[in-house]
Formats: sequence, C-alpha cells, structure tokens
Amino acid sequence: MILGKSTARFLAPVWAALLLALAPQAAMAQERAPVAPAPIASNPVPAEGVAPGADEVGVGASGAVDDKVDASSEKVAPGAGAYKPLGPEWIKGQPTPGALDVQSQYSPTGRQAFKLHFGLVIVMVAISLFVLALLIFVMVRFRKGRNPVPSRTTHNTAIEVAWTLIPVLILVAIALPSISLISAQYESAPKDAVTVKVTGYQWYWGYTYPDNGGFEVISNMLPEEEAAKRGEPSHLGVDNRMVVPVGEWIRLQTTAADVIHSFAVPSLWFKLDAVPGRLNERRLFIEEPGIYYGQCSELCGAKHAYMPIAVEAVPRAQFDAWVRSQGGTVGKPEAAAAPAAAPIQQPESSAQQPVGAPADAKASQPASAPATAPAAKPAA
Ligand SMILES: [Cu+2]
Repeated sequence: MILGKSTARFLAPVWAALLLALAPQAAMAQERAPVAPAPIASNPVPAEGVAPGADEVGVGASGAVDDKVDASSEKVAPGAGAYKPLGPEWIKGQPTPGALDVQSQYSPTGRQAFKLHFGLVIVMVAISLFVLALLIFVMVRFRKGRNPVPSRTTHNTAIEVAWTLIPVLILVAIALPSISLISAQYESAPKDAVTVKVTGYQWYWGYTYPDNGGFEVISNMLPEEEAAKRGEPSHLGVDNRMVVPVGEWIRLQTTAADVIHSFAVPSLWFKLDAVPGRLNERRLFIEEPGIYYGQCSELCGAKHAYMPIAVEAVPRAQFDAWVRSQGGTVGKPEAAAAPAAAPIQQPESSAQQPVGAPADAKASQPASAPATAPAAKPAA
C-alpha cells in the first residue's frame, strides 16, 4: 500500500468532485469557441498593406499623368473613370484546401475575435487534458482490485468551495473578452460611414449605395469556366462585386426580397441575416485592399449554394471612380443625408418594393425590380 487507508478515503471524493465540476466546463468552453468553418485559408497574396499599383488599377485613358503624381502620395489615385476591377492577385479572403484554422482576418473585430478564439482553444485543451488525466488516475488508483473497500466520504467543504469557485472564475475570464467582442461588433457606424444596403434575392445579391445616388448593382455567380478564365475561385467569383472603400467605416445594412438570406464573409468576421421586411445593420471596416469572398449562409432554397459574395475593397479614389462608372454620385450632397429628401432627388421607381423595405431602397435602375430575373449589368 502506497497510500494509507485514510488518505485514499480523502482523495476519492476529491477526484470525483473535480471530475464533476470540470467536465461541464470543458463542454461549455467548446460551445463558446467559434467553430472553425470548413478548411480555410492562409493568405495567398501580395505583401500586406500594399495598395493596388498604379499600373494595376490606374489604367484609365485619361489619367496617366495624374496617376503618377498621386501614386507617390497615396499609392493609387487614378483619374476619373480609371476604375478597373482588382485582379485575382488581390484575392485575400477565401478558403484554402487542406487549411485547418479560421481564415486570416482583415478587420479590427476579426482580429479581436481571432484572439478570443485562440485563447478559448487553449482553455479547452487545458481543461480537456486535466480531466483526462484525472480520469486515468482514478481508473488506475481506485480500481476494484487495488481498492476493494470503497470510501464512504460524502462531504469536504474546502473541495466543494474550490469546485464551485474555479469554474466560475474560468467562466468570468471567458465572458469578459466575449462580451467586449460582441459590443465591438454592434457599435454604430460613425455618421460619415459609407452606407451599403445588401438585398438578398433568390438567388443573387443586390448592392445599393444610398449615399451615392442610390444605384443598385446586381451580383451573380460566374459560370465555372468564366471564373477559371478570370483566375477566380469557382463558385465564389461573381460578375459584379460589392465595391467598398478600404480603411473607412462602412454601414452595412441587410434585407431580403423573398426569403431569409445571410450575408457572410469569413475573412471580415462578418455575418448578418438578411430578413424580408427588416433592415439589419452592422458596421464593417476593411484594413487592406483586396477581394474577400463569402457565401449566403442561410438555407434559402434550391440555389442557396450559388449566391456567393465578393467584396472588393479599394482605395477611396478608385471607389469614387467605380461609383461614377455605375452612374452614381460622389461626395455627400446635403439632401442625401436627409431621408425625406430622397424622393425629390430621384424619381420614384415603379419597381415593386419588398414589403417593409425602407424608402431608400428605391433604386433608380429598372434592373432592381425584385421580381425580375437577375439582370446583370455590363461589367464596369
Ligand atoms: Cu440566400
């Protein structure tokens, strides 16, 4: 006998208690941890923070001289009409075969969330290993052959306090960063944020820019051969991307015209349901220029898998050029700020509105009628 009988009697309830107390915590830690979505993404891309080269994006017929001047100051600033869609070398947010972790993050909340995720994995692993060690110890040390007369100990105040307090402390330590992440994600966008209203349709996306004249861009998945031709991933490439300015706050609103969809881009840590008759809103900040892919993440019917999302973040000058190429307006006219003024600015479209859709949903283009088939606009 290594341990005296009394020691064994004392230890038995200790181990049992620790097991009971910690096993549920391990389970909870697993629930709380953001589950890594399918195999994902390292970053197959150019060096961080490099804005699209002037030769890459600033190929407008008009702005050759301006491009060179501006390129020295803010890397890229093509002249008007110089927008050109980013090429495949700018793809940053996409799944990668064989990858294990969540995708690399390109937004402040994304990086915050990634840290929390990593911390939770450590907590989970530590608790799981501790519980496993206790289990093995108890099974060996207190097996029937070695411990024929079981202990009848029922209470131990010190142990009971410990097995209550320690899990509580662990939960508090997890809850604090978790709550701060939630609040960071749902803070309101600043007043001067660029508003993009995302509308889910069966089965494509519409992107409306109420701050820029209210035009709507219809975005459809590229056929597989066309995606391959353009060097884009199959089932993720689209004909018209959601173009937004990089390094600026974006007020992203979602709604839907038919059934519930969900606008989700893993590398931007963004997921927001698009619900008919409701307008959801979250802010978004993209730190680097690039292309970020996502997919509808709410089962929305037969072609749910065929409505990918492609967000293209470009420097302000390019964004303005893109807006102009879409027939939109750049800069913020006074009227645009006041919702009441919207109908004066642009004639009411005869397009049917999804029930409950907000007033600014009136896109000035006929292609926006939700009932019509996805009328892809000619590429910019
Ligand atoms: Cu959908």
